[in-house]
Amino acid sequence: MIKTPHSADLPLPKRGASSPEVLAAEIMDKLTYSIGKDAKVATPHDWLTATILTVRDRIIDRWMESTRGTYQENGKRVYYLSLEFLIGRLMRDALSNLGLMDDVRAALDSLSVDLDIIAALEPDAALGNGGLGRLAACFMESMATVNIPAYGYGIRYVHGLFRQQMADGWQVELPETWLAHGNPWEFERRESSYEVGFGGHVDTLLGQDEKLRYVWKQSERVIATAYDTPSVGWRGERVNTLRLWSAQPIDPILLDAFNAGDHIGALRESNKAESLTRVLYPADATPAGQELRLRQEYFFCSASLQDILRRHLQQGNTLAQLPEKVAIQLNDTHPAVSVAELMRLLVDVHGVDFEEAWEITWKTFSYTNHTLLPEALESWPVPLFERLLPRHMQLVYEINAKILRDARKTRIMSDQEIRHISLIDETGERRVRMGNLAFIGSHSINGVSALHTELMKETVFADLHKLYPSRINNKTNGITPRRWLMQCNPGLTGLIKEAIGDAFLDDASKLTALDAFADDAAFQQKFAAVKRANKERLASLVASRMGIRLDPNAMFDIQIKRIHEYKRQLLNIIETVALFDQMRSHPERDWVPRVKLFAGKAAPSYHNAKLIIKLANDVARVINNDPSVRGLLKVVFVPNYNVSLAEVMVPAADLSEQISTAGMEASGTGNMKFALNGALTIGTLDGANVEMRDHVGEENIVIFGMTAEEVGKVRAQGHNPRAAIEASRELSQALSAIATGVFSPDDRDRYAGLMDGLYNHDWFMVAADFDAYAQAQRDVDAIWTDSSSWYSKTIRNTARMGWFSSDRTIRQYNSDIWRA
Ligand code: B1N
Repeated sequence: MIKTPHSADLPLPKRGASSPEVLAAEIMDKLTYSIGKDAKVATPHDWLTATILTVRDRIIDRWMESTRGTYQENGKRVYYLSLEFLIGRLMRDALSNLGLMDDVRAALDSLSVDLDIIAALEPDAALGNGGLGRLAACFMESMATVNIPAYGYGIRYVHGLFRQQMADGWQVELPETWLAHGNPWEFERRESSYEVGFGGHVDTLLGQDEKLRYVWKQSERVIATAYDTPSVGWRGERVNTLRLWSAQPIDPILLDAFNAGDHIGALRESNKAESLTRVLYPADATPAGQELRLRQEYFFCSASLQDILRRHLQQGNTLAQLPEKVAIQLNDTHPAVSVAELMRLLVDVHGVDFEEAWEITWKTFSYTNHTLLPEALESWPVPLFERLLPRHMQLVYEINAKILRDARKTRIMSDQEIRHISLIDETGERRVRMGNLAFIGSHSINGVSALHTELMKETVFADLHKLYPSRINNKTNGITPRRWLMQCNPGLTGLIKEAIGDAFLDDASKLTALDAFADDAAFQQKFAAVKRANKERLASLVASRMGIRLDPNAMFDIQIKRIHEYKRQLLNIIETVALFDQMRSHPERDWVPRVKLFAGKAAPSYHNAKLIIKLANDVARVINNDPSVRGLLKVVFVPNYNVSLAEVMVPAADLSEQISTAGMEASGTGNMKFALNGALTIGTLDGANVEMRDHVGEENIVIFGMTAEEVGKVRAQGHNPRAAIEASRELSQALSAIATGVFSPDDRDRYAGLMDGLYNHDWFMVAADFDAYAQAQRDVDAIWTDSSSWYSKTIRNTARMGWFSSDRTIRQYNSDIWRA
């Protein structure tokens, strides 16, 4: 037998103190011995890899310390299960959090390598669609920062979110290949592999104890292999693990088939397994209701739960202790099948009684809801669920029977209410309701902003809330100030330090000290100079990528986010068209020069969203080529929005567009990034905008439009958008220009259908809110014209946004839900 020393017996090795000289030597060492290149022939990519490997060594030192510490304490661990982690580039994050930025820059300088040039080569890990995935990434960083022993669990997609190209103004999707040059951040863990099965049937066995045992005979199996990426907290205090699963076949090649000449058939199993983790579903706030998606969901949940239970038992804990030692947070319903999977593992594999297993299960899980959009609530057809996961289907029925029985016993629930809380939707084709499964299987259910949480109680979960009145709670989203202030905006960070010292680096709420400088003319000038430099940086990006010149003296008015009708990019575009008309009709007025910037991806199958992108580009072409508004108005749709582009656009914004139909944006997080970086917000009372107004003060944000309550009322009454349109001259002129092909002379009817939707139902209240929005934009112009008022407000935004740090959010999750 080979003797393996106990893990805690050996002292950890450690890299020495960092200095530019030491780091330069290590980078050379990595280039030579890990990459096998002579500096003479090294490509910029080789230098990037060598630099990452050097930084990585220092992360590993702390990673091992954190892991050993967690093991020794055997305290409670937090597991964040998410189908998306939109982490973006990692090198700057690591350098900045470890305090190595200046030394590594100097080290590279001494080797004649430019840090900024190689940093820009790092691929943007786009393992997510939008806000939900980016929130998971901010949470990983904050959990490490506030020293919570946490693991993220997800999927290692080979292809992240598609690359967006424009072809004649239309979105075209191209595959994204973030792993093409390898990934120096990840560690493959062959030893952490689990089997995950699908299909087949369930057998019943009578055990020696006379109890029935259920044995799931799976018809397909794949291997889940772990890939670990370290997640570094601020000042490197703690390093946690992001564990992503990759699917591998059990038999990489069917040799018999191959030898019999069936070379393609020999690889069929292998292809099928690998296709499981090949691509991220590009749907955001819409369900990706295909079988492969349910397979992805189950695959990563099963592997994660097996891993969690293995670690729990290896520490000498009992299964009854699970809720005491383990908190599992479900990021939306995508991992909700975990509830049934944990029940299966407890009951079938570990022989726990159903009742006890259920107690363990709901005390272990908690669930975050991220959307109320009815079309986004996941549900699976019963026949599909049963075919893929026959044992889980049985467990879902058994859980359902128990819950409905208990609900009836309370005598407070009507028959209709009972039907609503059922795990099975019986209206039409029978479906398994994943939201109800996640709710019933959790002790805490949270929304992501105060308004959203209240609406959850009144709408989707009204009946479950009646039955379990203490389970729903709010955790308003946050963003990590490391990435979304310090890294993306070093100019502003430096200026704040100069003014108030550096306490805000460790505690974002200390930014409030900046309030004292809001009316200081000298400070305002410096603040304006930083903004200007950031605008110049964006202008040069736009010039080099698109060949369009932007004037940094103009107001940069930015709307960047997924393209969705409820987010109302259309409202912004229509108002732009109306403004264009006004500028041409009244050249004598003092117009505020504006650059309207848009960016964002549309789900490939979302027809109207793609049409809105085309409209933005059509409008841009006409406006940008009209000499009568030259220097006054420019419209740009920047292609391929991703985290790295956001890091350049957010600090450059003067005005942040957060204009969703009230009641529809669960929270928003882009809204927070802009305000923190000194933009004024124009927005509706939706999602976290409501709380932003409370924090920054209503005089420092421009709010317009209907409230969620009003939207609800108008929808219930049925509103008449045609009348609203006809009552507004500006709106009706803008709409008829678009509808009759002024912006699409090559295809005059292109937007007729889109405009018809506004006239006939206007579900998103574009027409209903138009006048209020246009007026709010003129109010913004008035503030801009008084530049000291503008900077006074925007400085106050930066000063008062500290509360929206994801450190605050994570502390609330921990004190109210996880208790780690
Ligand atoms: O989650 C964000 C919120 O800030 C946004 O308001 C919200 O729209 C977003 C299905 C979703 N909700 N639902 C999704 C994503 C992918 C998918 O397949 C739904 N994303 C949100 C963070 O709380």
